[in-house]
Amino acid sequence: MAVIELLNSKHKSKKKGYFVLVDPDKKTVDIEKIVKNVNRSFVDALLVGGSKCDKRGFNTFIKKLGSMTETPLVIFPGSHDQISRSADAILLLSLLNSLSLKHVIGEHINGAKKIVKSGIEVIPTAYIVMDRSGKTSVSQAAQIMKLVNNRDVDRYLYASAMMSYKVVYLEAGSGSEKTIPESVIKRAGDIIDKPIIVGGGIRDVKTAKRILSAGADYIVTGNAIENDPDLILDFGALVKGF
Ligand code: 1GP
Repeated sequence: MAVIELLNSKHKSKKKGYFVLVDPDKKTVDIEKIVKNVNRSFVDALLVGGSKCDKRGFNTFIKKLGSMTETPLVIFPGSHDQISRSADAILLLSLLNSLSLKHVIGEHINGAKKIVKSGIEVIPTAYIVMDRSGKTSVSQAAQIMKLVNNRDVDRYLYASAMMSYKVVYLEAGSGSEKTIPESVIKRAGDIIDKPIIVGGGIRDVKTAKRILSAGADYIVTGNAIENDPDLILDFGALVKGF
């Protein structure tokens, strides 16, 4: 099944989903344990991406993951170097509230030919970053325009609903102290009839439950499961029983 079909089917049937994010740059993380728990839990896909990883290192990492799991591997690209034909799909992220053209369209142009030649499934993704601290790496690298109030956010949500993106990813930033506010997730659910992915700062099941109850179709966890891979089992059980 194409990854977008999976995303759409859960969205339409109001089921919840779970993505585990792994970063090839983080060499001290216990990747074997993470993948072992992914295989035992209810994880819809492994998102793979990081801010620095080069072409060769990325491809090697994806191949290694592919040898360890049947779970779909979806590229969450940190740059146009992070493309591999061994992945199942790529979230082609357009960072809508960035002042840096590179993050809205530039990386896409640089990677386009390679993506087409790779034959992997492409999922155009409206990527909206709401990092209220402004301290996470995405905020600092991508010149984020701060979304201060609901009226600001609404403009981006309506644009995401209208344009040809297949999914919408509401991002608080990796390791963020605060998650995306529930009020924003609710607004997104009212305005957009597409799968909504929410990530950044989700550290425990209680928070994940609030985010899913507010209307997220999918949650993403990265830092939390790097620190404690057993949390994958808890997040998976939450999503399965929702
Ligand atoms: C980052 O949304 C993801 O892009 C996950 O964030 O590492 O804080 O879970 P965390």
